[in-house]
Amino acid sequence: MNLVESLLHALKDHGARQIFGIPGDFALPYFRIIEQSQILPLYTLSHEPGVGFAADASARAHLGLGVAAVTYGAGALNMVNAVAAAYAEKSPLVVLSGGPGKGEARSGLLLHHQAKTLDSQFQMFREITCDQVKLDDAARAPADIARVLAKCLRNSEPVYIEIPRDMVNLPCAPVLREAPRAADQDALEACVDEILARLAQAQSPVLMAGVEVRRYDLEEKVALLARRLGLPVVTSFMGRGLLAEHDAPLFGTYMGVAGLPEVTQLVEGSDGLFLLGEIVCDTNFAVSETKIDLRKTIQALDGRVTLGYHVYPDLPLADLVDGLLRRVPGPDKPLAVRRPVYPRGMTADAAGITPTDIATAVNDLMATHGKMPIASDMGDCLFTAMEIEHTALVAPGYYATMGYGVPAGLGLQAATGQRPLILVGDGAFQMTGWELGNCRRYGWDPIVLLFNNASWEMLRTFQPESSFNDLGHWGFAEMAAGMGGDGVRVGTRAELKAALDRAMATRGRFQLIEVTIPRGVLSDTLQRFVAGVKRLSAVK
Ligand code: S1T
Ligand code: MG
Repeated sequence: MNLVESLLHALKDHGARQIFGIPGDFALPYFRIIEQSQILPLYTLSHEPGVGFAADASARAHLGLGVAAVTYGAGALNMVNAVAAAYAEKSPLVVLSGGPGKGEARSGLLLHHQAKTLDSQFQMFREITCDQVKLDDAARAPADIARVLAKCLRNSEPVYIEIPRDMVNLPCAPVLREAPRAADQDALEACVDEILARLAQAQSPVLMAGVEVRRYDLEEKVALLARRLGLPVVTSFMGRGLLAEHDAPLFGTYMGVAGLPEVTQLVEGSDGLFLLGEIVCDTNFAVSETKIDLRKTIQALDGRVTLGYHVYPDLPLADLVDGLLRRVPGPDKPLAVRRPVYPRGMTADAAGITPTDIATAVNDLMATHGKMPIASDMGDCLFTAMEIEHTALVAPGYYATMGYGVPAGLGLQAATGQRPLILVGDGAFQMTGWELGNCRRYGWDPIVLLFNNASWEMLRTFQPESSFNDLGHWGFAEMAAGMGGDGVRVGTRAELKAALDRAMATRGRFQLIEVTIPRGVLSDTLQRFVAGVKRLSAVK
C-alpha cells in the first residue's frame, strides 16, 4: 500500500464518506490515487471556498469527517475562510493539500504558488486547525495520521495534512487508530454530583443544547436526559435544527430580543441554565434582553465543565452525558411543552412576497411532503429559517460567512442522499451560487430559494445611507438552464406556491426559485433583531 492509500483508508476508518476537491499540479499525483483507488468517492467543484463549505456541511450532516482536497498555495489559501468557519463552528474538517516535493524545496528557485516561504501555508493553517502534519516521512506517516485524525474527532475541529508530491507512491504501513482516551472517573462522578445538585436546587432550570451535542452524535442521549430530568430544552441561534428528529421537550430557539418572548423569558429567567456543548458567542448571547450572568451557568464545552468558579478539565461531552444518564435512570418526568407555533397557511394571492411568506410557504410544503433538511447562507434567509419548522439545518450561525448555503446544500445531499432546501440571498449567491453547475454531473437536485432583494440588505438595515449596498437586479432565474437546472422568478405569493409545487414534483435537476423581495422588506425575526440591537445599543 502506498502513502496516499494508507491515508485514504484511515480517513474512511475515522468516518469520512466522501472527498470534495479541486486539484492542481502539486495535487495531481494524490488525486490520481484518490480516483483510481476508489476508497472514497471524489466530488470536484468549481472554487475552493465551495469545496471547504461542502466538506464542512458533509461532516455536519453525516456526523463524520469532512474532507477537502486542494492543491498547494492558490488552492489551499483560497479555502482559508471556509476552514476558519469550520474551526469557529467546531466542524471536523480534514484539509488535504498537495505540496512541493522535498527535492523541489532544495532547488533554490522560488516555486509557483509560493507566498513568503514554502512553509508559510503550513504556518497559516496552524491558526485555523487543531493539528497539522506534513507527510514527509513514510515511516512516521501512519502514527502522524493516526494522531491528527484522532485529534480532529476528539476536538471536532479541522486538521491540516500536507502531502509532498514526491511522497505519494512510497510504500506505507496501514494507520492504526489511536486508543480512545478515558475520562477520569472520579472527576466525572464529582462533576455529575455537582451538576445534578445545582439543577435540583434551581427553581427554573433550562437546558440549552449546543452544536457539540450534534458533533459528538449525542442528540438521542441528550433528548433522553432532558426527559428524565424534566428539563425544558432550547437551542441557540447557532444550534437551530438540533434535536429536530428527536423526542426532546424543545421550547424553541433562544435569540434574546429577536426571539419569541416566551423563550427569551424562559432562558433569561432561569436560575439554572445548563449550556451543553454551546459556543458562548455574540450571535448566541449578545442580544440578551437581560444580561445573562454566565458565571452562574453550567457550561460544558471543549471537553471541560465550568460551574461558577469550579472547572473540571478533560471531561469529554460524551462521557459527561453518559455519566448523567447513569444517575437519572428514569422514568421520564412529564413536562408540558409549549412548542412554538410556526406560520402556516400562506394565502396564494397576488400580494408581494415577504421573507416570512417564504417561511410560511415552506412550512406548508413540509406539512404536505414531509420535512426537508435545510442549508442556509448568512443574511435574512438565515433569520427566516428561524420561522421554519424545526428541521435539520446547516448554516454559519456563528462565524456568519456568506457563500456557505449553496455548497453546503450540495455537501449535504452528497453525504446523506436527502434532497435539501437551500436558502440564500442574492449577495451570497453571487459568491458561490455557481457551484449549482456541478449538480448535473453528480445527480444532485436541491431546491434553491434565492431571496432577491437586490441588496446587501442586512448591511443596509444598519447603514441605509450607503448606496454601495445596492446590488441591482441580476437575472438569476435565466442563468439556471445554462447550469443544468430549472429557474423561475416569482413576485407574488401565488407564483411562489406554484413554483414550490412544481419544484417539489421535479427530480434530477436543481430547481432555482428567484424570489423578488421589495427593498426594505425583512423577515419578522430580522426586524426584531434589528430593533433589539438598536434598542440595546441606545441604552449602552
Ligand atoms: N463577506 C463574506 C464572505 N461574509 C460576510 N458575512 C460579509 C462579507 C459581510 C456581510 C454580512 S451580511 C452581508 C454582508 C456583505 C450582506 C448579505 O447580502 P445577501 O446575501 O443579499 O443577504 P441579505 O440581502 O438578506 O442581507 C454579515 C453581517 O457579516
Ligand atoms: Mg440581498
